[in-house]
Parts: sequence; structure tokens; C-alpha cells
Amino acid sequence: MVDRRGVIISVLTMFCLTATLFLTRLPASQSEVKNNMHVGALDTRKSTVLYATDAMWIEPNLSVNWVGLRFNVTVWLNITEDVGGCQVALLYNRTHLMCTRANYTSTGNYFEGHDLIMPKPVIDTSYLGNGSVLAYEDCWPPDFVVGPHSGTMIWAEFEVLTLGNSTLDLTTETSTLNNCVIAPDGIHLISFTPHDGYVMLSIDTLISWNPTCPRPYVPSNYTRVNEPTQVIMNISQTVYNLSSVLFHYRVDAGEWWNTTMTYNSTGQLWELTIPGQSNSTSTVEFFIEAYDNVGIAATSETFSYPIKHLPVGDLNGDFKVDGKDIATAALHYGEAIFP
Ligand SMILES: [Ca+2]
Repeated sequence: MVDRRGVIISVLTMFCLTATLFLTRLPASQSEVKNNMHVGALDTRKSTVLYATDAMWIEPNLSVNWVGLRFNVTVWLNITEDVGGCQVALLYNRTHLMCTRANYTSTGNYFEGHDLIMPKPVIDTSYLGNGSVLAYEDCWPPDFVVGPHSGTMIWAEFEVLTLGNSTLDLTTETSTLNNCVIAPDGIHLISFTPHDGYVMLSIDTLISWNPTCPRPYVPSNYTRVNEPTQVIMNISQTVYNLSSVLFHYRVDAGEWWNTTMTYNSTGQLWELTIPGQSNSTSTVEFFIEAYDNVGIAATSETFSYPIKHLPVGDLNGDFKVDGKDIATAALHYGEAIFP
């Protein structure tokens, strides 16, 4: 059918998308718990004519946040003129996604009542680092679809391989395998606007850091001199296949120290304690790199906290020298450590 229509099917345009994951920070609360969730809402539009003529588009745009999830999208077409045929070339980033199934829509299909028997959409995962889904439908002359008309072409099922933001690309590159709508004469192309689909593949995290308040320090929202700080990262979707979490920190814009966070399976948390800092330190910065089981990293933004200095004689770290400090000193009066 493709040859009869004179449609030249060549190769796909390469598109590259950076596998970027999100660890987004909301303003810190007084309790020093930082809620860093990045949550997208599912686009629940179904069976709607989303765009005016003449257009091809993908529904739904959605947000998913775990590896292994499967979801479906549908390619829509809305054309003013009479239509004889249509080719769909849907490109996807195979680093993020794998197309597992695809077929022509069985209800609401643009060519419903006009269909020729067409082979199933072709799923290809080998083109220049991209995946593609190629489909073609048309009418046998003199049959055609009377415009204006809207309907669906294909549905495609994808599985999430790694997290990151990904475009479902309805390419119209003329030099490549492309999308096209063909007039009833089987020759002329009808112009239309393609609207790419979008999948936000995000990771939900909660990152918090808190002073550890070693005795005799009182509880505080602030990290004081010589006080270690515990950092906790909670991945809310445990099916996200984290294999390791690197931790980087530095003080006063010095050299970065690199270490790994420890996974606490009981609390399903990643933990690390930053050592206490000396009186000469003013700021500690850190960021986190989370690696999944295929080596894709999610990098957080860089967080920081100040080292709060204490007045001389403030033994319990409440930023004032008073009777409580005297009591603390009296309680330990006579204790000595000989080097
Ligand atoms: Ca005090």
C-alpha cells in the first residue's frame, strides 16, 4: 500500500533526550524536613478532540515515576479535507522507553468503515538509538474518508526502562521516515500540524537533613559546631531500581568529598552522616547521585546548611550562656581526659 501511494518511507530522524531525573526541593520547614517530591499528574483526557484541524497528536501526556510501568498512548488525527491515507511515524527514546505492543485502534479509528487490511504497526528499536512505531492505513480508490473528520489511528503500549523526561515524537522531517496525510488521489499530501506527546518520567524523593544533637546539645533546627548532620533520602517508589546512591559534600566551597549512602532496608531509607565541622567552617554543601540498575544517574540539586557558631561557654548549644550551661559544667565538674 505504501508503494501504491507513492509514499517514500525512508529513515527516522534521530532525536536525543537527556536522561534527566528530578530531585526537586521545596522550601525548608522549621523542622528542617525538606520535602523534595516531584510528582506529576496523569493526564486523564480520553477520547477527546484535543486539537483543531488540521492536526495529529498523542494522548495522554502523562507522568510516571517507576521503572517497569506500562502505559498506553493513542495517536489522533483531525483533518478538514477528504483523506485517502495516513502514515504515522512515532519516535521514542529507547533509553527511557520500550514499545511492547502497538496496533490500530479498534473503535473510533479514523478509517473505520474504510479500512484495508494492513499489517500491524511495525515496532523498531534499532534505528540510530531511537525506537519507532510505524503504521499506515488508507482507502482503496475511489473510496476515501470525507472531511472534516477526526479519529484515532493507532495505540501503542510502552514500558518504562529508566526515568527521565521523554518526548513521543511525531516527526514530519521530509528527509526521513515521517508522518503524512494523503489526499484521495493518493498523490498529494495534506498539510497538518503534529503535536508531540510527552512523558515525564520522574522519581519521587524526600530528602531531609537534621542535626544529630549529641549530648549535651539541646534539640535544634540548626547544625552547630562539631555537630554531625544526618542526611536521609526516601524514595517513595520502592520499585524504582536504585542500586547505589553517591553522596558528595564540601565545606566552604572546598574540595568535594565523595562517599556512598547506606541503605536502611527497615525504613527503606538511604542514610549518611556528615561529620561535625570546626569553628572555622561556615557552610556545608551536598548533593546526591542516585544510580538505577542500568547505570542511569539522577542528580539532585545542591543543598546547603550553615554551621552555627556558639558563644563561648554555651555548652548545651542553645545559643546563650546561662544557668543551664553552669549546671552542665557543674554536673561534669572534675571530669578530665588526659591526652
Ligand atoms: Ca546555653
